[in-house]
Amino acid sequence: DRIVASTEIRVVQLKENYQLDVLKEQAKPLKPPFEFEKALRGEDIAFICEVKKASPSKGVIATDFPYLQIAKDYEAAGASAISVLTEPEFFQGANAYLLEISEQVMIPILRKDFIIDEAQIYESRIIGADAILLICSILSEKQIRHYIQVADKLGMSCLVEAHDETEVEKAVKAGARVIGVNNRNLKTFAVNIENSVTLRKMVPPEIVFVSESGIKTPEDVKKIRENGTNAVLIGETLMRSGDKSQEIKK
Ligand code: IGP
Repeated sequence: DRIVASTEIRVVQLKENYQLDVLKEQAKPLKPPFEFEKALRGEDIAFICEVKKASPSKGVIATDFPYLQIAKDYEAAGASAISVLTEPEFFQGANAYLLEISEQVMIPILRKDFIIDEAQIYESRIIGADAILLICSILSEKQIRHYIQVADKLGMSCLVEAHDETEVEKAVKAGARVIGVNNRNLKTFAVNIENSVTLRKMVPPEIVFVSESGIKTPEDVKKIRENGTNAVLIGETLMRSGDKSQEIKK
C-alpha cells in the first residue's frame, strides 16, 4: 500500500509536468514496439530476465549495478525479453534505465512498475517499453480492461499479474492475453513456486502463461516447464549471478 501511495505522488507529478494529450502526441511518432507476446510463445520455455537493483523484501540486491551491461548480457544469453524496474523508492529503479536499455537491445522490454493511471501507459511507451505490468490486486477488472485497450492502441502488451484463484479469474475476465502468476505474496513476501504450478490449469492455452518470482534452480525451471508454462520471470537469482549466460543455460 505504501508503494501504491508513493506511485500516486509520481502520477500527480507526471500529470503536472505533462498534459495527457501532450503525452499522447509524444507517444505517436515512436518506432513500433517489439512483440512481447510473440517473444514468449516459442517452442521451449522463454526467459524474461529482470534488471532490479533492490526490492522491499530483500533490500539492495546489487550494489554494483551496471544496468546496461546486465541487459546486454541477458540478450546475449538468449533471453526472450527483459524486465526493467522503474519504481524509484522501493526498487531503486528509474525511467532512464529503461530508456537507455531500450536503445541498446533488440528484444521486448517489460516496464515493471505500479501502473495505476492511464498517463503512465503513455509514459511507458515514451521511455521505450514494449509491455507493461498490470497488477490485479491494485486494479479493478474495469481498469485492467481499459488499460489493456490503451496499451493495445500503442502496440504494447500487458502482463497481468495474479497471485490467487480470484485474481486469475479477474485477469481472464478482463481480457488478459498474458497472465503472470506471482509466486511471491506481495503482502507477506512468502514465496512458493507451487503457486504458479497449481494455478496453471485455470488459464486457457490461448493465453500466454508466465511464472514469476522466487525461481532459483534449474530444477525449479524444469518443474515449471513440465507443467506447460510459456515463460519464467527471474530477477534476484540472475542479478546475484556473475555469469548470466551460464546461469540461464543451466
Ligand atoms: C522477479 P525474483 O524473485 O526472481 O527476483 O522476482 C519478479 O517476479 C519480481 O520482481 C516481481 C515484481 C512484481 C516486482 C513480480 N511482481 C511486482 C515489482 C512489482
